[in-house]
Amino acid sequence: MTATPVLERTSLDSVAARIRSHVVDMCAGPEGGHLGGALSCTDVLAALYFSVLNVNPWRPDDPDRDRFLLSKGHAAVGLYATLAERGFFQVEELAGYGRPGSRLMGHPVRAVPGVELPTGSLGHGLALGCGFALAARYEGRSLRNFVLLGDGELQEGSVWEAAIAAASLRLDRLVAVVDRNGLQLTGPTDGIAPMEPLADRWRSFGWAVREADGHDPDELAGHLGSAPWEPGKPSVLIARTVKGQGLAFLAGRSASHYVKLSPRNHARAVRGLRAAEDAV
Ligand SMILES: Cc1ncc(C[n+]2csc(CCOP(=O)(O)OP(=O)(O)O)c2C)c(N)n1
Ligand SMILES: [Mg+2]
Repeated sequence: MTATPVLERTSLDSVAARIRSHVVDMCAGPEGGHLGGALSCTDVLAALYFSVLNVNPWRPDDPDRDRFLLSKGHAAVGLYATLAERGFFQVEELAGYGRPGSRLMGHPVRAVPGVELPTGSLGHGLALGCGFALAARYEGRSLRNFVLLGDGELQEGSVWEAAIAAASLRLDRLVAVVDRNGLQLTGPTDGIAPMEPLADRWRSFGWAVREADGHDPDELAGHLGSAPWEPGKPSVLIARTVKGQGLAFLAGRSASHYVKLSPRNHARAVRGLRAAEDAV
C-alpha cells in the first residue's frame, strides 16, 4: 500500500481547529451531539488521521490499512469531522448530520466511509481491537490497530478483560488511547469510581504506558507514531484532556457532555474558537 500524504506536524493545530469548528456546527443542528467528548479527543483524532495512521481515503477498505476504532462511539461528531477533513467524504455532508436520511447518525456505522465497525455501546472497542490485531498477525500484515477509549468507559469490566488478553497474546501492534478528561456523563470519573494511579494500573496489566498532553497534537503524533514502545507489549497513551476543550463556557464541565447549541451559544462558540485560532 502506498503511504498516503500526511500533513507537516506544524499544520496539525489548524486541522484540529477545523475539526472543532465542524463539531460545533453539527452540535447546533436539530439533534445536538456529544460535544464535550468530541472536543476533548479532537487533537488525538487530528494527530492520528493527519500524521500517524496509514490510511487512504480513496481505498478505505485496503486490507493493509491501519485500523482505528472509536470505542467511545458517542464522540461520533468528532470522527465525522475528521474523516471528512481527511477526504473520506465531502465536508458538505456534515451539514446533514442527525437529519432524516443522513448516514451520519449519533453513533458511527459502517455505512460511513472510514468507519471500521459500529461503536457506541461502551466497553467493546478494545476487545475488537484485539481481534483486528490478531487477524492481522495471522494474515502476516504489519499494520497497526488504534483504539480510542473514554476514561469513564474504563469502568466497563470488558475493557480489562481485553487488556489482559492483549498483553498475554503479546499484541504489540495494538495501541490504546485513553481520553483522560476526568468527566463522564454524570460527573467526575474519580468521584464515581477512582481509577488512579491509572498509568500503574495499565502497567500492572502488562502494557507499555505513556502519558501526554492530549491537546498537543505534535506531542501526541510523536508518541503514537513511534508505537509499539516495548517489543511484545501493547501500548496505551493516557492523553490528559479537557472535556469541551476550546469553548470557555463549557470546558471542564459535565454540562458539555451532550449539547444542542442554541443559536446564541453557537455564535458564542464560533467566536471563541476563532479567537483561540487567532491567538495561535
Ligand atoms: C454500555 C454503555 N453504557 C452507557 C452508555 C451511555 N453513555 C454514553 S457516553 C457515557 C459516558 C462516558 O464517559 P467517558 O467514557 O468518560 O466519555 P467522554 O468523557 O469522553 O465523553 C455513557 C455512560 C453507553 N453508551 N454504553
Ligand atoms: Mg471522560
